This record gives sequence, structure tokens and C-alpha cells, in this order.
Amino acid sequence: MLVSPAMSKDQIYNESMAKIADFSFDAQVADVFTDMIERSVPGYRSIITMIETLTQHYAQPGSTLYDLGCSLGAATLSMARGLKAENCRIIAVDNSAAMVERCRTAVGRKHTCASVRVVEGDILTTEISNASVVVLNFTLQFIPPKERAPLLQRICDGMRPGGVLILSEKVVFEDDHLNGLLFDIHHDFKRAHGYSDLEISQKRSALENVLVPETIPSHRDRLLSAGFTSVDVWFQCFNFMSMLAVK
Ligand code: GEK
Repeated sequence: MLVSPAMSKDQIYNESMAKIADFSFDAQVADVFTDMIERSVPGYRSIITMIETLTQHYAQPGSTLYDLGCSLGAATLSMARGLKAENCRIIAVDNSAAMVERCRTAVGRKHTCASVRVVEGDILTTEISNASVVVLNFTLQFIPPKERAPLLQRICDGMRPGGVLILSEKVVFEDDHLNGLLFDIHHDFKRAHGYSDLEISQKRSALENVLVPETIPSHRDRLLSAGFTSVDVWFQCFNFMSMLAVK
């Protein structure tokens, strides 16, 4: 059982809906977000845990670390735990007021030694500078496709040499058979974590125009074009993966 007593259960799509609105990160979603993402994204917990190790490895003294699309701050807190370099600060950004409010509470409760600032803002206009670690943990997929290359370019330009971008995404595959298979297996994963077929299908409709996944080669090519020099997948579970892009 993944749900801890303090975590509210996601039941947003469990009743039949006449009309399904586009998915948005509102208060209703923020209240159940941890349960929702842990039961929907295979490997999410492992990626969060490893962000601590990756931060320890890549954070440079006197630099800034960014968690872009921080939601409730799971990756932010993992970065804070892994941060051993001196005089660093962490900036966590999200444009959902409901997420930011709850993230500030979560960060405040943890009494981390790291300096963490949680900002309500759009990552498309957030200034990135002097960065050694940047996290986009399942956020880029919600950014309109045409905005993705300029965003990655600004991130790369704002990073120190030797810094790393950790990019986690839901992906699709060029091979139709494999794509269908991994799509079905992901639904099996959700069923195994307690979601009904109705919940799965209504959530899929809500996400249809909001979450736009791409292939791993498209991500790799765009990161290389932005100026990252070493790019590859370090984690994959079904159609969810995480890449490292080192400047
Ligand atoms: C985690 N990283 O738990 N500017 C700022 N925030 C945005 C924008 C934007 N333009 N677009 C979307 N978001 C988190 C999980 S969730 C992924 C990230 C998911 C925010 C949005 O409000 C939401 O909180 C987050 O990106 C995506 O490690 O739900 O699958």
C-alpha cells in the first residue's frame, strides 16, 4: 500500500462525468497529488530518491539549484537532502497557487539546512542563472511543444559547465507494437494500484490536450541542440523515463 495515513486518496475521476474538463493543477488535485502521482507514474519514488544522490554528485559550491514545476516539493526536498556543497540555494517554481501554498508548508515542516525559496511563477519566464542542478521532473510534458526548445535553451544558457539537467518524462515510442504494449502495461500498473477502468479512461481524456509526450530520440536531439554535451537515459520504467543532460 503506497498511501500513508497523512496522504489523501485520489478519487477525482471515480464517478462517471457527463463532460470531462481539461486536467488542471487546482486545489482538488493538489490535495491528493502525492497519492495520484505515486499510483500513476511507475518509478516516481525511485526517481525522487535518486535526485538526492544526483544532487550530491553535481551541486557546485556557490551555485543555484532549480526545481521547475515543483508541485508539492518532493524533488525539492530530495535536492535539499543531497546538497553537500557550500553556499548554494534551491529555487522551486510552480505556477499553481494551490501547489505552491502546500509546497511552502511541506518545505517549512522539514527544517532543511539548505536555503530553499518556493516561488509562484511561470517557468517559461523564470530567470535561470549560475545553475549547477536543474530538475524538470515530469513538467516539460505539460509545456506547449513549441515552447520546449526555447525553455531548454534558456536552462542550458543559465547553467555552469559541468552542471546537470535531470529531465523526467512520460514518453511514446516510434515502434507501434512497443508503444501499444507499454501503454497497456502502464494501464495495468494503474489498475494494480487501485484505479478502475472508468478512472483511467476519464483521466486519460482530461490529459489528452494537456500532457503531450514525445519520443526519447526527440528529447535527446533537442537537449544536444540546446548545448548539453552528454545526454542519456539513466532510468526507465515502461513509458516513463528520466534523462541526464550534462553541460
Ligand atoms: C514532482 N516535479 O513531484 N510554470 C510552472 N509550473 C508549471 C508550468 C509552468 N509553465 N506548467 C506546469 N507546471 C513534481 C511533479 S507535476 C507532474 C510535477 C505531473 C507545474 C504544474 O502546476 C504541476 O505542479 C507540475 O508542473 C507538473 O517531482 O503531475 O505528472
